[in-house]
Amino acid sequence: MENLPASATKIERKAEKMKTKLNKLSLALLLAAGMTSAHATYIESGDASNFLASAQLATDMLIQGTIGQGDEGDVYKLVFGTGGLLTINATGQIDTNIALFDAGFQALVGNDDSGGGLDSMLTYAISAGTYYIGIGDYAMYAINASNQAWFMDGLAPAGFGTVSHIENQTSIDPGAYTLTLSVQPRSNGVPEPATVGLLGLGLLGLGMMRRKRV
Ligand SMILES: [Ca+2]
Ligand SMILES: [Ca+2]
Ligand SMILES: [Ca+2]
Repeated sequence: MENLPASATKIERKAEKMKTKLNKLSLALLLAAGMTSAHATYIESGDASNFLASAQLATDMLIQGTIGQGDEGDVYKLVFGTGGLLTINATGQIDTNIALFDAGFQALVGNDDSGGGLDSMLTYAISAGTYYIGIGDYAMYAINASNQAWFMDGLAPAGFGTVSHIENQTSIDPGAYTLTLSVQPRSNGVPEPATVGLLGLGLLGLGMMRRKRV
């Protein structure tokens, strides 16, 4: 190596720099992959409000919470980066009853029981942006501005209007619950989920590299 001309040393140094960059990048990718597979969970902070306007912002696709004594329901605000087919699965010790609302507080769809049990499941095509998810112990109702009640099951009636809150109109049996969300990009010309994931990881890796270098 000591016989190499000065220019070669420069190239070597450049190569060394690039290797370091690549190492940093692969470390960033590994970290990103690790974070993704760790399934970060959002845990209900205290008792989430049952009013949409004061919903708790959930920052992960897995949400864990509790319906306590006299808990009329919990509403979470979600901000989705991409649109697609949203699936919400609700499981837990309670007789889960869920509903989805849009950014303008319009009721979209709900579900009480799915698959022969007491757990809830619903799917709905969403765009990127803000949505609200309400959950409680059966029987859950969404209440609109005119104080009309919609039982959170099936498609919401057209023209139901702005929902202020959700509430339980029978008896509340307390218990823990888990909400599992996923968004499947639509397949007509849209990249496969794996591709989107890898691209996302790459961008995240670059973002992390950039931050590291500052
Ligand atoms: Ca709660
Ligand atoms: Ca609550
Ligand atoms: Ca149920």
